Amino acid sequence: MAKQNRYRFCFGPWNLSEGQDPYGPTTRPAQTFDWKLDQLKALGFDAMMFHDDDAVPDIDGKSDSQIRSETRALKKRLDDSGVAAEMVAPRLWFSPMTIDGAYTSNDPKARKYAIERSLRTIDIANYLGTNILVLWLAREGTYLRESKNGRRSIDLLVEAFDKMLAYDKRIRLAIEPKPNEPMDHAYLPTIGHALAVAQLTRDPKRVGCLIESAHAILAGLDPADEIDFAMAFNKLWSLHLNDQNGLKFDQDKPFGSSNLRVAFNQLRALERNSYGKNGEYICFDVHPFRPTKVEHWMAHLDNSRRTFLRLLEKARSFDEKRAQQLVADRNYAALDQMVLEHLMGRD
Ligand code: GLO
Ligand code: MG
Repeated sequence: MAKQNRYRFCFGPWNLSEGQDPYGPTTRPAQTFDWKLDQLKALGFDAMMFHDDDAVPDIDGKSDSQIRSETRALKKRLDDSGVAAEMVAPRLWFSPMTIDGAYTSNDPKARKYAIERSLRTIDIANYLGTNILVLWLAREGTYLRESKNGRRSIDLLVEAFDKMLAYDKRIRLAIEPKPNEPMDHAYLPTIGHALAVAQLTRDPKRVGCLIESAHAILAGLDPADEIDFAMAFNKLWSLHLNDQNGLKFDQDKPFGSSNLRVAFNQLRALERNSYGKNGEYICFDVHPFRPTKVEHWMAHLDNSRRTFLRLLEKARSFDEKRAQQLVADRNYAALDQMVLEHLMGRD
């Protein structure tokens, strides 16, 4: 029998969010990074994801040597806790410099800032012992299409990626596509776009992707198909599992919360492609519901992992032979019911 995957789990400090939304303030008090690290350990997760300024707060005001010493101190704290750093991502969407975009801004000073900050983020990744740089291209798109030139934007993205690839020969770029929010339309909305643009860079082998379930759903796609597609290229280097109820604002719900069958199919895709065999993690990019009380603050992460593990059992115990017989007989009604009953626990 083929060796079964053992999955490893992670989340980021921002996943212990405080409940603010565009219409109201926080509903839970801010916590320190140490508190978050303790919670991660107590839950038995294996790694943490980082934005550059999660690792080095107020990074823009700091020198290279300050960044080095703060990151080294953080690395020691992580090592002492037995927690790995899964990736680092430049948080390019907060700064006053990137109001009109980062790598694709119309302002050359903003573009320069975005690239320099990304190179510093690569330094942080090296200090923390990861070679994955996640690029969620939050503001690389438009509110109105006439404000930017789409062809030029693709050229600018490739130019920025090339600078990162040239800066460090080991770094790998994992592009996290999302079709909209905060922008009306993003330039790299799907995994197909991310992997196509990878081919235009100076080193396509080091440009891959990260799939977030909710982002695929927002693009009207099935996250399981996105997983199969990326893994056909061996380019799925990280994963943000969560859920999303239809085409509306980004919800970051617990994994499986709205679309259990879609989640089950993501497990099947991960299993058939042996996701994790090169050390990749399962990350939950989920947020607590706004009304969540402080004492239930970690539940969305614990629950996402519980659902993942239950669905893993379901994926492994699915009667593939019977399913294949139904496929051969083109009896999709029976196949459909078989899946539902399997998920409901009738067999
Ligand atoms: C937002 C994204 C965001 C990124 C994170 C890592 O929609 O999913 O949470 O994953 O900032 O770059
Ligand atoms: Mg994400």
